Amino acid sequence: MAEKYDHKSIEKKWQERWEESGAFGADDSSIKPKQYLLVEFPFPSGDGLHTGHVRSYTAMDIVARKRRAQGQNVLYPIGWDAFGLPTENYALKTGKHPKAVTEENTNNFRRQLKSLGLSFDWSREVNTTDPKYYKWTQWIFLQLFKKGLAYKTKTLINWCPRDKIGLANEEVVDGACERCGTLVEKREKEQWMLAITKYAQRLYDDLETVDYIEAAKAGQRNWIGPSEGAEITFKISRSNLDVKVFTTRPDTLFGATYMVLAPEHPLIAQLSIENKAEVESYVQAAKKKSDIERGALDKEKTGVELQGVKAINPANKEEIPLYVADYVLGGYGTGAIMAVPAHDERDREFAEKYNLPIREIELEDPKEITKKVVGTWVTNFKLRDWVFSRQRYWGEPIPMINCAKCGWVPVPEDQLPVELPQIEKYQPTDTGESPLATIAEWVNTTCPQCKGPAKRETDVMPNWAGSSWYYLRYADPRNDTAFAAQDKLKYWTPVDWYNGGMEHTTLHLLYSRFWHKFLFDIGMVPTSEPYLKRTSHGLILAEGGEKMSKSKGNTVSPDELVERFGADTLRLYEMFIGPFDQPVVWSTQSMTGSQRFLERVWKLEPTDAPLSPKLETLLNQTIKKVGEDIENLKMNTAVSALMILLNEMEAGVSRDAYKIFLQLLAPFAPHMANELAEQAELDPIDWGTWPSFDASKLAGATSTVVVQVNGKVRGKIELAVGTPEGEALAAARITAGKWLELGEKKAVYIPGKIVNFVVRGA
Ligand code: ANZ
Ligand code: ZN
Repeated sequence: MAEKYDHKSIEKKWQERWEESGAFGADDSSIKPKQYLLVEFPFPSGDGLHTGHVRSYTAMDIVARKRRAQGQNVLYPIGWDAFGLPTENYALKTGKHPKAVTEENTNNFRRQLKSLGLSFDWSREVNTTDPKYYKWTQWIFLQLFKKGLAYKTKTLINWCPRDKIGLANEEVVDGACERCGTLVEKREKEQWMLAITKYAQRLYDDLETVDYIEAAKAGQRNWIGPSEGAEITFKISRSNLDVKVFTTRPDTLFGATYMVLAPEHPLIAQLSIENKAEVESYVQAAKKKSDIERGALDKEKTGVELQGVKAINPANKEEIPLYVADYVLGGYGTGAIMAVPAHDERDREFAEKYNLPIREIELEDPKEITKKVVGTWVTNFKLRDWVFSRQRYWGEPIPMINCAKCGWVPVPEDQLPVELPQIEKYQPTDTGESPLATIAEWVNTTCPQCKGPAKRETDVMPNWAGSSWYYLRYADPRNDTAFAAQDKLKYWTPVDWYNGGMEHTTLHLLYSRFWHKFLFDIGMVPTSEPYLKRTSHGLILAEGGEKMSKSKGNTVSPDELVERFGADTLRLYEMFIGPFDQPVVWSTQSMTGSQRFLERVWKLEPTDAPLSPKLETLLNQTIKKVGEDIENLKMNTAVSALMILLNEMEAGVSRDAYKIFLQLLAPFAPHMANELAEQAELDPIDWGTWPSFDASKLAGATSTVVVQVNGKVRGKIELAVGTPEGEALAAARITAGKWLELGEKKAVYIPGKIVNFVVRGA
């Protein structure tokens, strides 16, 4: 055995071997049970891989390696989510073409991922900017269009004045652009929309059928936001017009003392309003504000009365005034409310400011009152349709043609992909038009229907398009007659386990569920949900506890760490750093702990000594614990279990036990484990069997734990080694019995030795 562990040469050796043998290629027709494991494919930014990628990808790599060792046919793919603004902005800054930038960045990412020894099936790499890929993104768009789920409409959109781009609601955080933090304005634009709201109920209900971490389910439920209420019609006095309101409190109808229309409400244009100019200028001002700003509870309410107009409360036939006020949103419910200042906080504030009556009332029976005034029960959703066009260059062209005679005509499917033309100038424009609009020879085309002159759509898709279906492409990545063959989809999908960031809960995760359900409805995928299980990793914070960011200069580079410590140490450290689902603070200094552990493993030598009963028990316990911990992503405690086992084994270890240790270590530190197995002339371990434990040998190791109350010994209990604190305390409480009657204040547990309770008053 080489004296010192040389991570550079050994890691290189194994990575080359895996690469040459295509070791991690998934088999499309194996009789082994399939297992589809997925991580979010990275956006290949110029900054390269960050520690967060390493955390997520390593954890799922561990699961993948364990599953292979258990005899499963594992698909663990990777690719590039490569369209999007950062590349375009970087290209603009440097004068390079986005395509060239993307290629450079993906090459760098690929090299970095390979240097970590991640067991991806590299033969299935996909890239959303590859025309062979986005042909199918465009194809799916056309299917949505044909089913009426893609439509173009003039709408008020969130506009980022800095990025010069329209944003989806999901991309606006606290009224500001998610990317650059600039305050978002409202602009009226013709936009392609996807009718995700048609799927709101199913997206909500079907969360019951999947195994997602609770926070992801809750996040989606909130975002979809169903709200049950009544729609009630109010007549406008001395006219044949009326206006419908949405209310969750029809029982307060008698207390409705005025009405409010959203500034966007179409009725405003139809009414004979005496102060039209005043109303008009209020409406214009409101258009500039974001919904979040308008809806904020702590914001002072403003509005203008529509003079000369009254509405009639259908419950008591009373004439009540009408206002336009921007705290009522055009895009929610019916865009109009009945205001009940006695019961609604915002209405009360408004009523106090404008001296409107606040009437205390007896509540009605909501069922009854809705019936009486001929209202209907409806469910409204907070979810909005998805703004699907972007006025930029680096995205999938929307495959639509506008003809003066025929209107919007889809590009015939046999003409896909509509390729993004190579252009020199792709600066965004202030007019809000895509840079593609400036290329006459691309824009001007013939109408597929009437063959007359027509123009191409020049907007491109948002960067959420390609990621909405990429996991399907991995099943059959080189197919050019379908996005994936049905038999391959049947074999591989749904994804068994998907790990990714919490920040994608209401974006990518929701969008892809929507596309998947649509594809299911048109018979193109075999299941109605894409992912059976979803987990999330916590953030890695910089050494000071702040968020890592390039601008703060507090990021760490995986390249340097791999160079200095090796991939196995980095992998192990990121797993050991803390509970997988929690935020953790980085410490390069602490990496030496993982490094030392691996150095000790390197020096461990098997002997012919028989297994001691104590070691045998610990070995069985560790097999059980590491296996279970991996399944629960409790990677940190799995690593500690390996550390405890190593301590015992350093006193002497048989070849069989040594082999098991390497098998357990292999998913975490695959290079070293494989190297040691080879040197010890053991079977290769990645594709061997995962060790199983002997249940009868688990309980053997117990220790006697003394139970004390206020420092006095009150009994003893026998506990299995490794009993969790909660269980140990529960057992000790039974033994301490009446001595705890005065009230337990505190409990201290020293594992394997003592439980001491502190009680009151003694
Ligand atoms: C009368 C009332 C009395 C209301 C009361 C509430 C409390 P959620 O739960 O969010 O669905 N509303 C309806 N449409 C609105 C819009 N476009 N913009 C702003 N507010 C709107 O809230 C529904 C309630 O929010 C509705 O019920 C309506 O006010 C208001 F004591 O009607 B309510
Ligand atoms: Zn035409």
